[in-house]
Amino acid sequence: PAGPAGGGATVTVHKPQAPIGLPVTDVAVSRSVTRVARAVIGLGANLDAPATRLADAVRRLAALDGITALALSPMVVTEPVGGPEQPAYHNAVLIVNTRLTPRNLLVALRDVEAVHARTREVRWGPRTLDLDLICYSDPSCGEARSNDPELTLPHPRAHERAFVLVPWQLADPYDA
Ligand code: PH2
Ligand code: MG
Ligand code: MG
Repeated sequence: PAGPAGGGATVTVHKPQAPIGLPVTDVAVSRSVTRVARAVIGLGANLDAPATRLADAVRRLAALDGITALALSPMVVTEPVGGPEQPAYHNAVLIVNTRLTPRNLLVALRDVEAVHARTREVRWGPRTLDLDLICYSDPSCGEARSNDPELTLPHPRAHERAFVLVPWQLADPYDA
């Protein structure tokens, strides 16, 4: 049967002979089940009003169909790690529930980066907005693991980056 947008299934049970004492031709009960995954998104920016950009990115992501924001860290100002000499970063972590697949979530992150005219000339160079999928898990499959260079899960460097771990911890110390 057709399910809710973004995945899942809807099951309808028809009971045309239900003894409800009224002249009905059918009685039905429907239930929808949707698989909701949990994802952790790292946000970073260090060009042209970075704090405003992070706030805008959070607002855009939370407004998307298939994404529900659960917790947002405070914004932290951090020294750049790697790359050329560049301005300090603003970083934050957003924890969401999502019906999007990791791939579709990545597309959504790229779309929001594009709104902020994100370019990729220099690896670890300065940027208007960086949205990284840190990890993704769903109740039945557990923690998503992928070696795809475009979408490595969990994020290969997050565990050694204070600019991810500190805001993540501040977002939700019980969940993180
Ligand atoms: N992102 C990088 C490289 N270095 N340093 C800080 N402080 N914050 C970042 O978000 C960051 C970085 C590559 O994505
Ligand atoms: Mg990054
Ligand atoms: Mg990135």
